Amino acid sequence: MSARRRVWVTQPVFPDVVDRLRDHFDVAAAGAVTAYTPAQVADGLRDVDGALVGVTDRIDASAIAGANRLKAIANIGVGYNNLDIAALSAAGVAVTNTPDVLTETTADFAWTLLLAAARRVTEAERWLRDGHWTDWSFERLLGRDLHGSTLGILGMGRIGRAVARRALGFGMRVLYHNRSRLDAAVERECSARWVGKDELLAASDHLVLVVPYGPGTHHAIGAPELACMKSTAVLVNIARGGVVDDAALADALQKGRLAAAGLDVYENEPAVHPALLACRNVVLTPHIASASEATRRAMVSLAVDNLIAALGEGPQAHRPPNLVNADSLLARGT
Ligand code: 8YV
Repeated sequence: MSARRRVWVTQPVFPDVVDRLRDHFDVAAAGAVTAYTPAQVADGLRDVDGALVGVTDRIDASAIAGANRLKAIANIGVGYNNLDIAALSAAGVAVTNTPDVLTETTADFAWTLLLAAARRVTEAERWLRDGHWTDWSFERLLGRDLHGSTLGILGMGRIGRAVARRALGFGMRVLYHNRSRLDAAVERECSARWVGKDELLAASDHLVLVVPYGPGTHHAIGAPELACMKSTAVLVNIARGGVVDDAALADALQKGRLAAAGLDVYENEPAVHPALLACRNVVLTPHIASASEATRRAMVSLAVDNLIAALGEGPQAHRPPNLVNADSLLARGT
């Protein structure tokens, strides 16, 4: 009888969902949230057939150099810039992600940040809690309207489109920029109009970033782009750290060249740029855009399905629903 295959679950995530892996594999599951060193990742991957990983776990060529059994990595996240896809493909390691299940929750959160930043919610709460509310002033804590304004969206994938659909209720005009223009029918459904990036920056009263991170989107919003935006504008980043130049953003916020920002992701998270921490006109959250109970469970469940299938088990054996790198199967000769 052949030995059972082994999988590593790098972070503690919904044990009752992860338990489904035990029907097929021996599971080594982390007992505590861990920020792994590269050497620890390499160790963890050395003797396993698959791994269920989070977006904070970085896996590159050196991490898999000794991982001779490794066949599949299931990422719990739609973004997978934590993984070196080229290296994993070349090694015949299938990679999967978790799209769709987080789209609506993440779009909800873009609006949470947008509303909070535009209407200065966290700043107002801090002021109240600090005991400053001893009198009443008509001009205190004035914010920016969303209704009737222009919403810009950079990146019009599934989440961008879900953000756009919500703008209808606020009576907003929606502009978007994306590498490729959407079909006319989809544009109509989202009531969104494609514009060039320069026009997007100049015309948006509120700009939401939803582009994946990669070499092409590194510092997509830096000092030059911020200089093109309205000084009354609000910027929201729910995409990835590195899409925004955090130092340049903090500078613009401090100097009043941008009204406010709402950020869920940062260049060096979990560290946040000290200049951002010092800005009163920015709402900061710790990468929680997909963090509703139902969605986080659904993400783990989908990642578990993906891993089971990628390792050739279950009803979708060898057909993982969310395979990112089909070329890995060629490298493996499957
Ligand atoms: C994270 C995300 O997965 O899906 C993504 O790409 O960034 C998030 O949903 C989640 O926040 C866990 O870190």
